[in-house]
Amino acid sequence: MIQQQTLLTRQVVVILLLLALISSLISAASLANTNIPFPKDFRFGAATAAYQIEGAYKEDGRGLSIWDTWSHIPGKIYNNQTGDIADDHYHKVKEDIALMKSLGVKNYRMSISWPRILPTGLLKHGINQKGIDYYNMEINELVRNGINVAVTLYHWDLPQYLQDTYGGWLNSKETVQAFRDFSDICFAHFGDRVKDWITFNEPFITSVLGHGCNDWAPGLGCGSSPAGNSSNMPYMAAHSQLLAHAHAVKVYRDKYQQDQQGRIGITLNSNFYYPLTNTKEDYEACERALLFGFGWFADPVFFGDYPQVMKDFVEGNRLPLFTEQEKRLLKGSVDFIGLNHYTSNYIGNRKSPLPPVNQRTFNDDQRTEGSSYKNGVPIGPKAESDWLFVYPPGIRSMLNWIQKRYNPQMIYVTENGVDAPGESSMPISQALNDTFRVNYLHDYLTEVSNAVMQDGVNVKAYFVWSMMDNFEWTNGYSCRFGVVFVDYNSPNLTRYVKNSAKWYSELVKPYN
Ligand code: PNW
Repeated sequence: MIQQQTLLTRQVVVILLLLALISSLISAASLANTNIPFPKDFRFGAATAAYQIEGAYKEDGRGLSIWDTWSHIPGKIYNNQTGDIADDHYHKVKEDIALMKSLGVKNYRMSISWPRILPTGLLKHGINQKGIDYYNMEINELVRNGINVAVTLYHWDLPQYLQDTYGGWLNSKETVQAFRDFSDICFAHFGDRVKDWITFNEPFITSVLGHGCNDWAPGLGCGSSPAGNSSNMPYMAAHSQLLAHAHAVKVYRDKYQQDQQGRIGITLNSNFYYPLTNTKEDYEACERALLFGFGWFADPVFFGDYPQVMKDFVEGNRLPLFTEQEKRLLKGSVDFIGLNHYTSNYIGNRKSPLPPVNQRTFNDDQRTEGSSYKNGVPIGPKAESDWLFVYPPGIRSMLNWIQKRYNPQMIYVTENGVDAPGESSMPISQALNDTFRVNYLHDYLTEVSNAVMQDGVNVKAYFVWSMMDNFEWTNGYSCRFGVVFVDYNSPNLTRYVKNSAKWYSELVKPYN
């Protein structure tokens, strides 16, 4: 009897050991191979943005931004969440950098919160020294740990005062001047250590979502106001951001670049588009969508003016004009072009009739219709976010499209990544086993590699979005894009390394 029992226990132990072995083999196998070819000097990094991670929204003299205001309006953000605390990176900056170092991340793209440096956005109201001190400390800590710093100057957190006083990006004079002053201050204080400057992150999103009545800060474009509506506001907001970009670049080039030896560019977002049907009209619609999205900003900074198709299709004087001087200022105003790319979708030529000119939105003007589905089949597996479907070849096509149209010297992929389905509602141990993200990164990076090694596209750097889970704008904390998990239920917001971070760490090793 006793013997029988020991035998049984032994059998159970053997079975348990076998199960453990099998499961560890499976999870090792799920870490896809990291052997993807890139040039030796290729730069790999990770990206974040100030409002999404810092928290400390009222501390040390920080002014409010349009995202503080927006996130505090009930009903605007998932579960009324805000960036008040976010990842509390403001207080955990040193441990976060130590974690980054331990993962072998050698390049970090961060953004500077404008209202931390200039609480009202205006130089004449004074510089907040504590803001300067904070970013000096952070940048020093990064450099001390051997991490190169790329800084985004505008990742959507416009000082609220500029919105209230001048209408923010609807105003192409005061807000542009204010951004130019802010950039100047950043170059002067941090430019000795920051080697890559990104003026704007995704001005498309600010313009179309923020000023086209799309429930995005500052929430303009709804109904009609003296300043306009969703028919003209997105174009005005884009115009101001382009001018602000050009002025900031001029300041950098005139006053700092020679000494500081850095580079300056802009980050634009674009999906890639595939025709809904195999017709000439649908192919043309795809090209038009690329020009209305990416070309809206890239044509001015490379060529000095908006794409011809926008001038033709945006009727009724709603597309602002650049003066000859502004065109000269814009043309060639980037050392590199940043691309944020996540997904692809189908586009067809618009079939429904257009509304009257003064009621047309940005989407109407394009005369396209899009979908992530074709004949009911999605273009690829759906992520957590409703707009994100996995389609890796899209990034290779997008990079080739950019190289062909603009022939840039340097392209940086400034964001690419995914929110794995269900990660916020599963036990942490399960969320850390993020095979969905590992596969996404493996497959997208393979396509970036193909673009570089086979097609000769000048991609020089890649930043995964994101270093860690964070405030995902209107989705709050429900969507997790991090390669590091942040436990929002624990009082000190504990960080846990996901498998994707381990995988990425392996991948970047040969380039460090
Ligand atoms: C980018 N869309 O935003 C931003 O630069 C990041 O701050 C953000 O966290 C990340 O992508 C993930 O969303 C986007 O609706 C926001 O297509 C929305 C869209 C695309 C990009």
